[in-house]
Amino acid sequence: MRAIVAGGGGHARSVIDVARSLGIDITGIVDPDVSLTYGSIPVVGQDDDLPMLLGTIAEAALLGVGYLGGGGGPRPRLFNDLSAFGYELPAIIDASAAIAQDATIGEATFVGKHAVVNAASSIGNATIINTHAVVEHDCIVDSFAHISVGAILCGGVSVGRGAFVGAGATVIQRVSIGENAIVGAGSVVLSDVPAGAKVMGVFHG
Ligand code: JB2
Repeated sequence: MRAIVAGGGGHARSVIDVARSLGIDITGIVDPDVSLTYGSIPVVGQDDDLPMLLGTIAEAALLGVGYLGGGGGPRPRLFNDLSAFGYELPAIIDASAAIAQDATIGEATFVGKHAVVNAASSIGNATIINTHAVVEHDCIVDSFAHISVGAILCGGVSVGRGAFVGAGATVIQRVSIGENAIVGAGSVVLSDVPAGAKVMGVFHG
């Protein structure tokens, strides 16, 4: 499968590494920064060029943009556009990740090295379950959410669309994180976080 990557910064390096390990041929990067260089992978244009690139150099597209603020940054727009143009949007899951047999993972989602998605959990489209993150049993992680490096969601947690859980944060069982909420790195979340809220440290409502 030939794939183009949208966004050529730090997160793209992680995505490209896993994609290549899965045998995906990375044929180009699109990025608003046209002066970008990316080793042996050519920067072939900007987002406006994506319709023209489909079928020419790639059939699939990967989301290389990681965290650029709450609400999923440009990821929702990119996902919707790429889908409308007709690109395949495979989930990119590292071979070292542990995914339960009955877990479900949506399109264009990235699951990094040594991440865990445990039994009966459901992960939406274009989410990031980053390196060493743990999503325990019966969790729901909605589309465009981002579970950062080493964060832990205990059993039965729900994370709303576009929400961000920072590196190393721990969310105890059955807590709900609202849409577009931000949980700071290293936080301990003991009670529900409202939609759009930003919490850090020990949060108990
Ligand atoms: O709308 C866009 C767009 N907006 C920014 N379309 C496309 N195609 N690309 C876009 N970009 C590009 O994404 C920027 O021009 C830049 O090249 C790249 C973002 O790179 P950066 O390294 O700043 O962030 P990142 O999102 O790759 O990585 C962040 O998130 C990761 C999850 C960092 O915080 C990493 O440390 C973190 N691991």
